[in-house]
Amino acid sequence: MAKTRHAELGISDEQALEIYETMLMARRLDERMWLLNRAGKIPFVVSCQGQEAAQVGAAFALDRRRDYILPYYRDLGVVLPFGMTPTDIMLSSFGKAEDPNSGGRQMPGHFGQKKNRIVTGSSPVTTQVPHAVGIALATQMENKDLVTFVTFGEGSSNQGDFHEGANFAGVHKLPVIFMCENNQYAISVPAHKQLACERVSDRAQSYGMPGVTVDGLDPLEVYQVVKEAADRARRGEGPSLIETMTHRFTAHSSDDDQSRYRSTDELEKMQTEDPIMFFKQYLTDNGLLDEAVDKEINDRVMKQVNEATEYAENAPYPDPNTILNFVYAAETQGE
Ligand SMILES: Cc1ncc(C[n+]2csc(CCOP(=O)(O)OP(=O)(O)O)c2C)c(N)n1
Ligand SMILES: [Mg+2]
Repeated sequence: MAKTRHAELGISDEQALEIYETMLMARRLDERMWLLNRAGKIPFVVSCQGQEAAQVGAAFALDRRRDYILPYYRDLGVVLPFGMTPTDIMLSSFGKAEDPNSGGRQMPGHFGQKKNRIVTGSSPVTTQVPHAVGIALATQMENKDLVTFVTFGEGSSNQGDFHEGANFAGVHKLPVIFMCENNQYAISVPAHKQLACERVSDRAQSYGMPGVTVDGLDPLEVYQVVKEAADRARRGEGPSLIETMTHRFTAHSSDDDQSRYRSTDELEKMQTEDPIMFFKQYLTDNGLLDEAVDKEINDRVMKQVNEATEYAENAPYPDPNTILNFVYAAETQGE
């Protein structure tokens, strides 16, 4: 019998199901956040929905015990496999003291968790790219066997930070992977009004690195190219640029209404191209998933989403007396 696609990539049946469960966890957490936002319980949501395959496929191709990641605000599907828990995510959404990202200070989506090598980002888009390149330079100088992985949207790939970072990484052959999650919009601006070249990956050539565009609705395709890029980086052959073609199922954020700038036809067609439905079909066709197993996975995910919501909702807010922590140096410092 011919090998399945995941087996050809060295992914076991259990891992394939784990990829599916992680994609589902990202989706269900995200959906819960929208409900909480609409109920007036959390202030803001910026979604991963439609991009889960690209995110989870990429994360599984990295060394999750060693590599550094610099995710952008939609990357729920990257940070979950790197060890951030559903409870961590909910604590951040509710702005509670125990939020590992910032102790309830940052906007949701600004992921950062030292113990899991998730490097915090700033709100100006693409600032994470030069940070990633700097980390890759440090690991090269220190001869460390680890790869740095950074993501950004296609709109963000027009910022100077992307070009400076990619050029420096190309010149110095740094072990860094640039992954663009091209969801075809930067808030309300469609891709054709953002880029003069056809693909974001076309830009790789200018910076002396391979560039590929892949189907970001298929976690296995993304896994394959990120794995190749990671192997390349570990061999000392330098950076890679990967563009994953995805969908943004929701509006830009909970403060946006995409029906103002996308047609009903476009939105309806997009709903038929759901990465989770596609991967579920793949697993079913290959005998890994049936209704009973799918229900078991869904139930497990929903139990965790419910528990995380309840815990975070009941957790304490930061003490107002700590409001200036991490803003100014402590008085004793520098004395
Ligand atoms: C330097 C900078 N300019 C503008 C903004 C406002 N802004 C936030 S997200 C965004 C769109 C980014 O689009 P893209 O990179 O395609 O990512 P997506 O949200 O589509 O995933 C903009 C313009 C910002 N945060 N930083
Ligand atoms: Mg975009």
